[in-house]
Amino acid sequence: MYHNQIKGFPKDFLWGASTSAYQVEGAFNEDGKGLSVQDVSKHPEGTTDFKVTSDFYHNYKEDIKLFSEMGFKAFRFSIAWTRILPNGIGEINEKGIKFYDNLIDELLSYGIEPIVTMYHFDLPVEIEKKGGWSRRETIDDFENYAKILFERFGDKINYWLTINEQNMMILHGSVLGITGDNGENPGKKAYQQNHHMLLAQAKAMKLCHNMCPKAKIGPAPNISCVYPATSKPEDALAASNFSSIRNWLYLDAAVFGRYNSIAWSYMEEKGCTPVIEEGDMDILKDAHPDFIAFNYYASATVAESIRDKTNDKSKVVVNVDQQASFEELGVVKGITNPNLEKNEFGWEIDPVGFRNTLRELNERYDLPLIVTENGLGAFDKLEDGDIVNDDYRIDFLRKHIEQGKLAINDGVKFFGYCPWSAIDLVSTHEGCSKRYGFVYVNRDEFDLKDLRRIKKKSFYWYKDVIKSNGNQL
Ligand code: BGP
Repeated sequence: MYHNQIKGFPKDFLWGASTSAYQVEGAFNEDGKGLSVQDVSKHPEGTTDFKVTSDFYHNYKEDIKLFSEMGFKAFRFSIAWTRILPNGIGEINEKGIKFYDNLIDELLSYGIEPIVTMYHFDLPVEIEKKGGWSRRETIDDFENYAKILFERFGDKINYWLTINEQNMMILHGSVLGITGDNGENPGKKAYQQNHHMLLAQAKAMKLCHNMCPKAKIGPAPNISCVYPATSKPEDALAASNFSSIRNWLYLDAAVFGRYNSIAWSYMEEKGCTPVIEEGDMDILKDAHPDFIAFNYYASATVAESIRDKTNDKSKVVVNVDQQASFEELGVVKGITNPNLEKNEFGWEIDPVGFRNTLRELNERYDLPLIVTENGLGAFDKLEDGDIVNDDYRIDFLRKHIEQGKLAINDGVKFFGYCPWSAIDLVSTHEGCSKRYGFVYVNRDEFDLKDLRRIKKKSFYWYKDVIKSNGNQL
């Protein structure tokens, strides 16, 4: 829809950027921190591990100073469960508490709003050993951890995010080194884990409202609008299947406290509905997010997948690939969208899809929306004189912000934008040469060099964007 007059971003719009603990902090075994599943996960050959990363743990003051120079109004980061509770439960590690206390105070001293993710892919190893999210007790362990966070940081935090990309953990579990399992019916295990995470999230949201009445809390899934490959009705059905399985299953449970009916019938068909105990649905119904945070990287395009008697052996696909190379017989088939360009890693680029996604979320849930990840991974080049000309990143972000602005005209209650990532960090599974930050960290895959911080061209650009409240793009 064309708009004659652009309303622009609200005055108090939360401009900022994001990171996650295990991808940026390093210091994986310092000051009493326990191991998380990320600290011990296997990494593809030729990519680095998460032991030092960008060493934010020791450099947070310098880094936050840079964030303030860019004019950040908000900074979205995650707390490592294993810094607070090295074994996931039990004794509190006061040094871990101190680190996040200092970090939060540092942000507040610059007037930067801390937006805290409680759990970003880094389940404590000690909990994983006992069965991780497959066991019901992990729900209580998470609630106990949440209670500590609200007790210790509740007076300073206005925005909490429960679980980062729960949907990606379920759909990409093995890639992320978390919930994946290539057993006979991987879907059965994954959707049981999903049910437990949904309950843990609901309990945390309720607890937050009881313990920190002024704070706001919401889920943080990865959401993409889904296009049918053609106007063929069967393709449209496939798009609806995929939207439900990828997006709405998670948000319908978080917002409405019920299972999405299409996703449920899919799980029934695959024999992987979760065991729901008495009272579970009441717990889901009783929790209400104040907003939805979501990560957006690309849209998805899908076509009909035909299942007939000759290819009847269909399994649940728990490794759905954002880059289109997946098929689940009789449900959906990923298609490359011929209208979109791709980045160096094969991820499609779709700024208009960003507006579509914002609109769809608004229509469906009618809640305020904040974007907690969006960005371009690239092989940046450090040139002589400490220069990084990342015009491609500026182009990517500009186009997305433009579309976000139009979504505000469309009526979307869009209140914050925190792209990925504030500073270079280690990618989930593609090493540290895949960079996203506004600030370059001088290190290679295996050579830590001097970890020097260097402002990229996008740093200066984003500073102007924030200063002009999104008017100067
Ligand atoms: C999201 C994760 C982030 C981040 C980002 C980029 O799914 O929440 O942790 O890593 O994707 O992905 P990648 O690092 O694979 O390029």
